[in-house]
Amino acid sequence: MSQIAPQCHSLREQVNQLIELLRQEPTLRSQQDTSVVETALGKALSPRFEIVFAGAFSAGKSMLINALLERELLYSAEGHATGTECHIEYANPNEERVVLTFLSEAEIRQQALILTKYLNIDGENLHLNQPESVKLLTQYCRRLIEEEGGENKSEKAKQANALYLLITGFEQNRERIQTLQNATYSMDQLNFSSLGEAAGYARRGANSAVLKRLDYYCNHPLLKDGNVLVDLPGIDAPVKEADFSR
Ligand SMILES: Nc1nc2c(ncn2[C@@H]2O[C@H](COP(=O)(O)OP(=O)(O)OP(=O)(O)O)[C@@H](O)[C@H]2O)c(=O)[nH]1
Ligand SMILES: [Mg+2]
Repeated sequence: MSQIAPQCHSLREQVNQLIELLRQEPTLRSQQDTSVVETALGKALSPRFEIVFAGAFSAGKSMLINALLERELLYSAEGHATGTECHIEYANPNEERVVLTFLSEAEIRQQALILTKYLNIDGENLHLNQPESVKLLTQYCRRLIEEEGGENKSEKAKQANALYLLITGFEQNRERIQTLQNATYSMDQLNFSSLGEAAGYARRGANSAVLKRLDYYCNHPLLKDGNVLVDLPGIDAPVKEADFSR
């Protein structure tokens, strides 16, 4: 964390006192939006600088981040390698960890409907919680991929594979996914003993399909003082939208 000048140690307390006084005075309260001051204070005391790596798939984004951090943290390979947006920020030595955020069931359903529409499948009959319906759909996707000659052979095969991974990922992670909320888990909650183990789980296609975001906390001097590296899937990848709302 960055060093705060000695005269600023009580800044949060002092600003909060002023905001409280402002709130007590009705004529001033309506004129000032204190949330702007609160946000600015947060930035001043604990600045975060997000460095976003965006670009076409296979451009080398993940590999560049690995090179900067001097470790094989992110999955880098030919084809669509990154399936989930990853945020990497500083951790003290021995405090390295990963937090995994899953898509909600509603978001998974929404994506599945888009893919079924593309594949001309009747999405109304898609019941993610009915094993028979899921089995039929996965079989159909596998058949489609086979007919196309492989999962990367055509746009249709890619979409069928994306749907296959999405519903398989939902089935395999059922107990971790919430209906409307984005569930988050620390790596210990999911019984991963290292960053590498959690990263290995997240990179598997079916898991990656139902993950919304990964937050890595790593020990590297480059990440000090609030520098956050953000690795995004290639802009033309068949995956969920990036979420910058947090
Ligand atoms: N020769 C060479 N190969 C590179 C370079 N950067 C990346 N590659 C290779 O290009 C492939 C894709 O690299 P990634 O780091 O996975 O690319 P990305 O931009 O993260 O790709 P997506 O996550 O799929 O969007 C890998 O096989 C890398 O080995 C480079 O500077 N030189
Ligand atoms: Mg990548």
